[in-house]
Amino acid sequence: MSVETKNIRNVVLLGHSGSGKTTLTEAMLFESGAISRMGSVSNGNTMSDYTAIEQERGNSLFSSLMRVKWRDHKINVLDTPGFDDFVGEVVCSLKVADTAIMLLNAAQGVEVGTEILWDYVNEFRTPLLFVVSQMDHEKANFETTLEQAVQRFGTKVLPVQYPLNSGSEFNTIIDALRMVMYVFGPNGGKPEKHPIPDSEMERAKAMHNALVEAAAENEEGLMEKYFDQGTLSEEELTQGLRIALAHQQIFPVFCCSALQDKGSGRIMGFINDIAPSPADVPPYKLADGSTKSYDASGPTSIFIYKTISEPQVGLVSYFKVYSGKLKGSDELINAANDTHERIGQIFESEGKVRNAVDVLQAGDIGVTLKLKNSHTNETLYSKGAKIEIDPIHFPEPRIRTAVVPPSKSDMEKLIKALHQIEEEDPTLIVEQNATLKQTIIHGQGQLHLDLIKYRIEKAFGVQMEFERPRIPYRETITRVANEVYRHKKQSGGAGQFGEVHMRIEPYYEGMPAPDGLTVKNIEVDDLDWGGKLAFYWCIVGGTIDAKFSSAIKKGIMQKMVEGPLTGSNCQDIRVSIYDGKMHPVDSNDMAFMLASIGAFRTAFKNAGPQILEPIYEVNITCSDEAMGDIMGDLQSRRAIIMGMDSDGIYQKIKARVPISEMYQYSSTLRSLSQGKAKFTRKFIEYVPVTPDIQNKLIANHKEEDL
Ligand SMILES: Nc1nc2c(ncn2[C@@H]2O[C@H](COP(=O)(O)OP(=O)(O)O)[C@@H](O)[C@H]2O)c(=O)[nH]1
Ligand SMILES: [Mg+2]
Repeated sequence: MSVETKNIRNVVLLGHSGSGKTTLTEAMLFESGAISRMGSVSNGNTMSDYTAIEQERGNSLFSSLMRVKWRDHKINVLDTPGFDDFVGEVVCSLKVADTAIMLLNAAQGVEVGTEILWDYVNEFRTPLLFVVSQMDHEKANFETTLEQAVQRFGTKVLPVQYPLNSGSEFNTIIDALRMVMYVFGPNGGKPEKHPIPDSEMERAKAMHNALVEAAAENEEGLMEKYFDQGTLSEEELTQGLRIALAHQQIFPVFCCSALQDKGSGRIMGFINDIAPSPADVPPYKLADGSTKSYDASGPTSIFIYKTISEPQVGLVSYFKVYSGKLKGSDELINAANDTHERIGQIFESEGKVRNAVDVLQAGDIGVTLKLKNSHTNETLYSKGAKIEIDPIHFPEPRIRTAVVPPSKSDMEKLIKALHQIEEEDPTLIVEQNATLKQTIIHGQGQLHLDLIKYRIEKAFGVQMEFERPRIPYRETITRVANEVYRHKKQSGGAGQFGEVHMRIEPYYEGMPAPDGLTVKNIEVDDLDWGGKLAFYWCIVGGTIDAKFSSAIKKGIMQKMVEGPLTGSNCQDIRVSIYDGKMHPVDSNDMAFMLASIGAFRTAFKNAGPQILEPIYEVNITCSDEAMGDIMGDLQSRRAIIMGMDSDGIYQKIKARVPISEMYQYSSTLRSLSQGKAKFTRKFIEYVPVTPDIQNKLIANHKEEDL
């Protein structure tokens, strides 16, 4: 169906893993009549967890898109995985959603996952409502959960509902927006409506007034009316709440038991009546920093937020229409690579089922197949009206591992398969590191890497094993050293002769000219791996012909790539060639290159060589109870604690940790905290290792070389 922008709702479900997102999605689909009975996560027959591996594991691993019809509206529901490892799936869904539903497990309250997701919601400024879920759970506690949410997320968190009972008896909800009491039968579904009992009237009225005030506050006209009349009409209230919600001025709170389908219909009703359509949300950002509103009348543009490849189908691209109307067979241009892309058939998605449609209007979300040159995070636009949507900024990788096929001959196949998954999954980075002589993959956590292994083996038929990744150390020097090296070989026919006098010094920006030397030429190169090589040609009187300078530099570069201590990349070194000798017959490029290598190697060892190691900033969010163990563990990893902060009900730790100590940290953290901790990390800088570590690294390298 072609639905107008104002009648579209794009809703993403967020929450810690196990909070009940997939079950609520199922209940919402059931309530809308899209399915005739609810599947369950335990039976592996829900609409959104439809892949084999999700059913096998009983968890969502991918985001899924389900189109729901609700009265005259179309609601696109995006279910997301709760595990932090699949945050990429969350981020791309958040990008295209106009409202988020954050589930708070009534038996758990605000969880670490909630914290992390809240930060993303704020980054996207997505309108958000809370649903306190699993009210039928024996440990369900609405009041505590609500209190934690207010404490953590502020006073804009306003309850719309509260339950009158919980646990196995749960069947009654007071709704302070509609001012009615819902009583559910044992099978849930449509509740009976009752007047609010006198005993609850005071609380319900206070809640109602808080909602009316929040609605009035953001619109001057409404505020005046509210002051004049002391109340608002239903229409004014709806309008005011929609604006307040759209601008994150209010975070309404609902409650439900999705499993028993109690309360899910009301949440759908609220989304239908009050959640903003794409036409109601603040303008979206373009890549050039400007903004634009959803408009179905202009030229067409779509943004691909997710790509997967399906067996027998090939590439499946999920997109949102940002402007105009998209028709199957439209020809668009890809803003990233300027290629033309003919769109084939377009579809709405109901989990694994796709229904063909003729047109999708601005603000709608759909699917198309077999795009040729277009990937996740790219914009396609109609000719003559170039626009580029601000791309999704995916989180930095958090763990790394080396991978190998059990049989060497499969290496090429493995790398090809990895690159194919990398194209679909922007949170996977595949690095073929020549210096480390390893293929290293970077991802979001052990589960993420395990899933990649599973897909490689299942879909590509290549086996893959994990191996400890080597550390990209660097080598540099700390003081000046001079070296004279003569390469000379006389074996029968033509000989080889070259002599190089070399000075090496630690390089830094703006350093003075080399003491006592006459500089003839300077080349400063940025090295691929960071840092610099400065090459100074200081030959006077033609002791070495200038034509040999490039061979000499080549020799140095060879040792810069494979450093003299451990074979690691070298950085920040100034080399001055200040004298030498030539032979009229035997001098050639090869001889000077070898002389240069010899001089550099020895000079390096005399110049206070220093191994540097990469340091990362690690940010951990964890529960109070896990704090002690996590700190203790960090200490054993040579971490330096930079700060500790209590943010609401969770603790935050900031530390500097050498990457060599971070191997398999995601699994360690999970077990130290029983899953109640999350972390992010980012590269900060290279710092010198201590002498004992340096000696150990050099000894290890010698051993490997033998
Ligand atoms: N008692 C109860 N259990 C629920 C409810 N919703 C979900 N669950 C259970 O909680 C577990 C996780 O649910 P799921 O929907 O997969 O959570 P998700 O990870 O957020 O998608 C499953 O075993 C569900 O059966 C609920 O409303 N009540
Ligand atoms: Mg799920």
